[in-house]
Amino acid sequence: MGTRPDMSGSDATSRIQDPWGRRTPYGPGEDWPTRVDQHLADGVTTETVERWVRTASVLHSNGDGLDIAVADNRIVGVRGRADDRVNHGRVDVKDLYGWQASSSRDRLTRPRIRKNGQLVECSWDVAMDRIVKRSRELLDDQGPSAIGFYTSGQLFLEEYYTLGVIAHGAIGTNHVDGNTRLCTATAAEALKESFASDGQPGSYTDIDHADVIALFGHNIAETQTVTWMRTLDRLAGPNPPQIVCVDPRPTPVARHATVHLAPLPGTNVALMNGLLHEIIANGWIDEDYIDSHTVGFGALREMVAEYPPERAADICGVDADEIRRAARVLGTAKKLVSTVLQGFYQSNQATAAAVQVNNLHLIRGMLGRPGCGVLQMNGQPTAQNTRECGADGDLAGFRNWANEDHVAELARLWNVDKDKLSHDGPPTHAMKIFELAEERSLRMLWISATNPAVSLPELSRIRSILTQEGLFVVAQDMFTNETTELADVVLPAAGWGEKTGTFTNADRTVHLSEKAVAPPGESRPDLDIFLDYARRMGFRDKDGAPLPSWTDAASAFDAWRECSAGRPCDYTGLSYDLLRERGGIQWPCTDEAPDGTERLYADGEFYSAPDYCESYGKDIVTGDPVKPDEYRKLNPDAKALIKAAPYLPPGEIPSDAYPFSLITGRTVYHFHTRTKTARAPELQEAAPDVWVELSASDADARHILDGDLLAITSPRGTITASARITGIRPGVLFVPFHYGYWDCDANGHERAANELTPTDWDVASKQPIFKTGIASLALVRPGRR
Ligand SMILES: Nc1nc2c(c(=O)[nH]1)N[C@H]1C(S)=C(S)[C@@H](COP(=O)(O)OP(=O)(O)OC[C@H]3O[C@@H](n4cnc5c(=O)[nH]c(N)nc54)[C@H](O)[C@@H]3O)O[C@H]1N2
Ligand SMILES: Nc1nc2c(c(=O)[nH]1)N[C@H]1C(S)=C(S)[C@@H](COP(=O)(O)OP(=O)(O)OC[C@H]3O[C@@H](n4cnc5c(=O)[nH]c(N)nc54)[C@H](O)[C@@H]3O)O[C@H]1N2
Ligand SMILES: [Mo]
Repeated sequence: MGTRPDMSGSDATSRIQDPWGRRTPYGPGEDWPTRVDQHLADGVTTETVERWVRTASVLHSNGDGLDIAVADNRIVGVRGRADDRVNHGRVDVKDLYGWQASSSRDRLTRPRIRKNGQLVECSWDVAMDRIVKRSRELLDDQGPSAIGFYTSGQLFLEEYYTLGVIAHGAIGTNHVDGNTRLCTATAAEALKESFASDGQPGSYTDIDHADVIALFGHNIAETQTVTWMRTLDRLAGPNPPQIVCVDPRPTPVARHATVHLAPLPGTNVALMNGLLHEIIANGWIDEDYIDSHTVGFGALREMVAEYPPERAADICGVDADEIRRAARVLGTAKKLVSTVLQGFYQSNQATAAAVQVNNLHLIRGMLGRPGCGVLQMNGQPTAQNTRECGADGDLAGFRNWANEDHVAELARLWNVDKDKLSHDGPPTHAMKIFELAEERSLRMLWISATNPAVSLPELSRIRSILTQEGLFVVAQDMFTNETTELADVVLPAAGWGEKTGTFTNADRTVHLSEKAVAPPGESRPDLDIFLDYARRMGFRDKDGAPLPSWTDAASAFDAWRECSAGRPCDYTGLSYDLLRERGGIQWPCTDEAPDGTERLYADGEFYSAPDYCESYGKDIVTGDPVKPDEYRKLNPDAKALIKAAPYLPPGEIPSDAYPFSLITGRTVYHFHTRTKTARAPELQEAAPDVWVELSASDADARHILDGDLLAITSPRGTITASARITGIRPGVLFVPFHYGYWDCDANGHERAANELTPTDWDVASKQPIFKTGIASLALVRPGRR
């Protein structure tokens, strides 16, 4: 493997214009060739880099192995790791430039507290004492239910586990969730519905073998660019795979697709039912696999019998023959890889739609073999860990909150009273946590590494909750942002490259990320902040020992290994040393599987035994939980579960007042609310301000030209954005959600997509529906013509 950096990857203008870089074609079953990308600060060369420090990417969930370049105790660049199983040296365009944010001069470097309405700098003692005092008052006055934690998919495993133990074990509140609720709650739920446990079945290496790759509501070309490079390299090689793309927009994925289905937003279940109808009607199914390894096929067959392609086509606004063509490609694939992301997870009937993709693989027997895998994708770099560690509305180690033995096991591990672990219902989901704050029963909210004042739906409501009297808000971040501005206490956090920890990507690959430089000013790793809080609160276990018992990242990792033992996400075979020696390793990694596990469910065995499973599942139409004894009857032999659902129309449907369907999402150049990417000049220049995509026919009908400034209005609010006329399907508007207000110029306008989105969520996963709204359009002023 050549480790010489590929200069095409380090040339700023070329990678902004072509985010995917040079092709390295390969054929089915071959090894994906290496291509090492690197970008260093001006004036820095490979010779002047003092050291390279091991890490992985944190601006998406792909988990690309990277080295951070350090000189003069500053981060001065990044290079892809040639030997990493995920990226074989490649680096995403955001990662090539995004590291510059770390040394930006406007980092938060001291804590702040609100005094007479203003945030003023203070010492750590003053800030932490204020938090401890308020926590004690609330615990005395109301008890644990007054306190909630809203965390992230961007901290490290060690940090989530610590937070989970503090919240569930030491305080005993059930109000703990992450922004993973906005991100991968549906991925987790779809896996729990089909396999009774979270855990990604597939592996990225399945791309190397597949003859069909299907992307369901996933603009992978812009959101997991390195895995798209892998796909492009297959497309450029011998015997390329066919691509099926399901997305209302003409994304770069759609441009490479054999079949592009562009359904009306919110109609995914109808489309999936139409596809499954055709596949079953043509007998493209594996009856042996269905008989031996699944329950529930009969109900699916009956359900989809009602969705012949014509009916599905009618609901989705696509051509029936195109549905047939896509069904043939999927149904006759010999090795099928499917990925699913926000076009399903944040749309109408999210869980029901994502489950149908699992069904496609189950009825075709396409799981657990090279080239046959489902990737219910993650989005954020560490979202998987929020889920594993129980910082997101699950219990640590994929334990089942509805199984008394699992709860008792956790209590034993943490040496606390079982009654302390509040588990009358599932841990409270994020949207509910904000509702409890609105109703004033939740009175302290500790927000870490997320910016809800831009990323949650219906922002006017979120702002009013965060500023309402009686809610004490702590915000812990690297930068000031729209949320820290509203907080009572702001804690300055160290970020990636400034602390050590592990994290796990979308295909279960665990990476170690090591501290490369000291954090700026008085900012501290999130782990230290959480542990400091625990010590100041005097949290103790049953024997009076400090809780949590650990003191740093390495000891937190050891505690987590113990917690994960015997569970699906078993880390017992992993150590920092092993991760240093080998790079990324996929869990489960145990004595029996010391090299990790490439694919789950290879032998058609699932984690779904009633006594073992993480979840008994839900009714995917109503969201009602399945009772333990019902589950035991339904699935006594630990098989996979096939679940069917009828199409139900979205909550909001375009009308005369709001004639458009509104969807929101991403561009390749920015990460979320841009606290990092807007501080990288190359990325910020590539996409400096918000826009709205609309079709040529909709633009013509309203005499709108490219670049005109438009007002977009929904029942929640109005934003202005410049027009971008694209091949998006008529009747649909797309607005990127990246643009909040912190860096708006003086005459800054209302521009955050979430001013428009509704307070609504999926019945099963509780993930907010950011992708099935309604809107109207008006010309504000013509652009430069
Ligand atoms: N560049 C970049 N990459 C990122 C991120 C980022 O902010 N920027 N964020 C990371 C994170 S946290 C996440 S979760 C992922 C998200 O990654 P993706 O899910 O790929 O990104 P989105 O743009 O949110 O949505 C994907 C597509 O869904 C389509 N869509 C909208 N509504 C519907 C619908 O009803 N049906 C169907 N079939 N499709 C629909 C949109 O047109 C859009 O192209 O990206 C990760 N990677
Ligand atoms: N309309 C619409 N809304 C959406 C979406 C959509 O597609 N459409 N997508 C949703 C999805 S999938 C997601 S994931 C969310 C993302 O939404 P957010 O999580 O709100 O977005 P980020 O900008 O990533 O916010 C992360 C914050 O953590 C800080 N941070 C980074 N690293 C660290 C660290 O190590 N420690 C600490 N303490 N802070 C750190 C960053 O500075 C930043 O302020 O948005 C959701 N909202
Ligand atoms: Mo996400």
